[in-house]
Amino acid sequence: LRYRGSVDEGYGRGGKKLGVPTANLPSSLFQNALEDVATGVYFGWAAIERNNNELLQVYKAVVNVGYSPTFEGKENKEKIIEAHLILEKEEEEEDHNENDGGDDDKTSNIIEDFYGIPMRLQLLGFLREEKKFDSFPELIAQILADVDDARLSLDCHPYQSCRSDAFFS
Ligand code: RBF
Ligand code: MG
Repeated sequence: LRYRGSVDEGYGRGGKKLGVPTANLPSSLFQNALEDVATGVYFGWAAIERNNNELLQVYKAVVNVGYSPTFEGKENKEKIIEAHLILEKEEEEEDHNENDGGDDDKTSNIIEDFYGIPMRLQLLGFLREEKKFDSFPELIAQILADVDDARLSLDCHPYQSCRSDAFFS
C-alpha cells in the first residue's frame, strides 16, 4: 500500500506522552482508502520530501493504522495512519549531538520539522492488531518491540529491496 500526504500535527501525544513520535498523514485525505485497511501495526519504508529535487532519504518505518484505543475517551475520531520513523544508530547519535537541550525522545526534532511537508509511505507487512492496553507502560513496551520487529523485517528479502522502489525516486 502506498500513501502520500503532508504531515499534520496529529494529536501531539506520540512524542510527549509516549516518547515515540509519529508523523501523521491527514485522515481527511484517506478515509475511503483506509476503510478496507485493517487496523493494526505495519512495517514499511517512508520518505520525507524536504530536499527539492534531491534524492529522497528513505527511513524504516513502523506504522499504526487505527484509533489509539488505549487513550480511552481521547481516541482518534477517525481511523488515522501514523508512522514512527526508525533511525539507524548513527543517525540517532547525530540527532543527539544537534540536540543539546536534552530532549528525551530521539526523533522528536525531525518529526516537528516535517509538519506540512509531504511524506511518502509504503506499507509492506502486517505485524499485529491494534489493541487497548491496560496501561501506557504496556503500550510503550509493545511499541518498542514493534520497532525491533520492523527493523529486522526490513533487513530481510524481499522487503529490503523495496527501499529502492520507484515510488521513492
Ligand atoms: N495505540 C493503541 O492504543 N494501541 C496500540 O496497539 C497501538 N500500537 C501502536 C504501534 C505503533 C508502532 C505506533 C507508532 C503507535 C501505536 N499506537 C497504538 C498509537 C499511539 O497511541 C499513538 O501513536 C500516540 O497516541 C500518538 O498519537
Ligand atoms: Mg503523530
